Amino acid sequence: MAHPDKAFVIGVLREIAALLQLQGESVFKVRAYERAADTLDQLQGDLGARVEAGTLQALPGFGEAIATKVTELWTTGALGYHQALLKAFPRSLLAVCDVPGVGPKRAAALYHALGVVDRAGLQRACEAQQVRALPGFGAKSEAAILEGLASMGAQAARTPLAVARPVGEAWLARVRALPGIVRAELAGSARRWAETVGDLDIVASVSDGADPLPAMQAFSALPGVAKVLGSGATKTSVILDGGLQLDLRIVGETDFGTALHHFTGSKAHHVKLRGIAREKHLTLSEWGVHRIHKDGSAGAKLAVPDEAALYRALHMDFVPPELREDHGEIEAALAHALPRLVERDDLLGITHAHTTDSDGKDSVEDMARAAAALGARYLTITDHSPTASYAHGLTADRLRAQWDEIDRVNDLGLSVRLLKGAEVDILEDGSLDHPDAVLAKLEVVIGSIHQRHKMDADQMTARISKAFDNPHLHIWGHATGRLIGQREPYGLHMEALLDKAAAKGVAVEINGAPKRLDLSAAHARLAKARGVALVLSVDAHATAQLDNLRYAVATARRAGIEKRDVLTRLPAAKFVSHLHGMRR
Ligand code: DGT
Ligand code: CA
Ligand code: CA
Ligand code: ZN
Repeated sequence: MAHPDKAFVIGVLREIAALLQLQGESVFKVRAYERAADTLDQLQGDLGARVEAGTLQALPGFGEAIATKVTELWTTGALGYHQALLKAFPRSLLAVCDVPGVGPKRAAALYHALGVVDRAGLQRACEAQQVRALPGFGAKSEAAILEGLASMGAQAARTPLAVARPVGEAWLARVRALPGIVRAELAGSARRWAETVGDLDIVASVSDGADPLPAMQAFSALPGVAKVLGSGATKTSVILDGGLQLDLRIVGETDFGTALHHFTGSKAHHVKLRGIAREKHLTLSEWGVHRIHKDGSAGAKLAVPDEAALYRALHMDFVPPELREDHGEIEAALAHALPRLVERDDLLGITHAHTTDSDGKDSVEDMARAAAALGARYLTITDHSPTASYAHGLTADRLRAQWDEIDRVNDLGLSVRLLKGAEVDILEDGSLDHPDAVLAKLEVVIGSIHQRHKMDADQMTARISKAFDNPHLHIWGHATGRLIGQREPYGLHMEALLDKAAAKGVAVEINGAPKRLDLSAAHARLAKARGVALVLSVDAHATAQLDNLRYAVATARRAGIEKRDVLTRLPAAKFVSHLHGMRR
């Protein structure tokens, strides 16, 4: 069992304090947890030793109740009391508490009165002037909250793709089941796999001439719709339980292709596309593609059964939704030079998996079986290295024991082969957290930064660059360390490091953990331009997270990455020999 580190314990104590405030508990109770967190913050020496010696109660602010809770958290990695509190409120509400002008009391009021569960919902409620009407709020506090949201940056009111996309997919299935619906697809930023989503969009069709109203009404009445913002013949906008907005458009079958294209966006892609259409005496709109008369009025409507036909009418190749951002894809489509984007089925292997040996939730064998079920031919087991003590990083001895287990699982006759690897910490001085003699025995070595990231960009670049000099390093892991909506990327000189990765034959991962997406699509483009080899990895800490591959693939596609750019297209033996053989 992995023991949590001190920072994690402190984080849980502070979260409990905030959750108690949301519940309206007394300040004394709240303070007790805050004080205990402060004490641990200043504690010199090993928390674990203190827990094991049973001397927590000697610390200032530690009564029996808190000492018991910290002991439970330390020994089991979780705290029942904390989890019970989290059941009462969604965790995203804690981020609402942090908005200047809000705080826990008001967050609780917004939650109960308006169903606000996250910053995006708060933003919408303010913009709809619903907040000013609440007791204890007014137009002034509404304006102050909007200002507070703005001060937290543009990302604050957007929902990470990993949260929004599954919600969108679930609602897509419900929309397809509505009366009279012929086809339906996700549209908007969720269909483009953008990193964050403002709202969800779904475009659906009914038979030509059929009335979309019954479907619209059935949609608004579905359980899970918290509030109907607006409803018309062809468009309904609702707020879902959980706070996301969903816009549903329903058109006749004939218009489905052009409507889907229109509402997929992006706006930038469309603006440029409309310019191209005009040169060809056509207009584009959500209502279809029309010829333009000499006097400028719209003429005959072209038959455009699907998106491919729309691009054909403009003499362009079909542009996949992931590329529709006006990042050069329009010029490429006109020149018939679009990349042939990598697809999930192109990949034989999955990289970057953790197990219960470090901080994963599932065993080596369970991870293997799950990877086999996903159709992977190989999976790299890359648990943490010793310095990552919070994650129960493996010593060389424990790593050797893991190899025996991997051998055993590889002899079970599963359709997947496990590769022996490690996610080794790049230490502060740029050295790697296993001796070379150990690294030399591994098939796959990922080097990542997990600690000491508050360095300036020059130092960080030098640190990582030094790690690239170690010939046993194969893959640079989650390059910038960002956590979307939570932690900014480290300062580093990305282009210089990608130059060096290309020169030294270090591959770079596109980490598909939804909070990371690291490399980002923008960075992956820079990597491709330099011929850096890529792997699409999952950073899975549980079997279900092996499916993070879909986010890695989407990020790669947004960057124009092709099959040949990705090393995990290769069979296992070739993958390993290539990783080793390209090091310089
Ligand atoms: P989001 O929701 O902020 O993550 O981003 P989108 O791209 O989903 O934007 P959204 O939901 O406002 O609209 C969906 C698509 O509909 C958008 O990508 C393009 C199209 N669209 C919506 N409003 C307009 C508009 O005023 N002009 C143009 N050209 N397209 C629009
Ligand atoms: Ca949208
Ligand atoms: Ca929308
Ligand atoms: Zn990592």
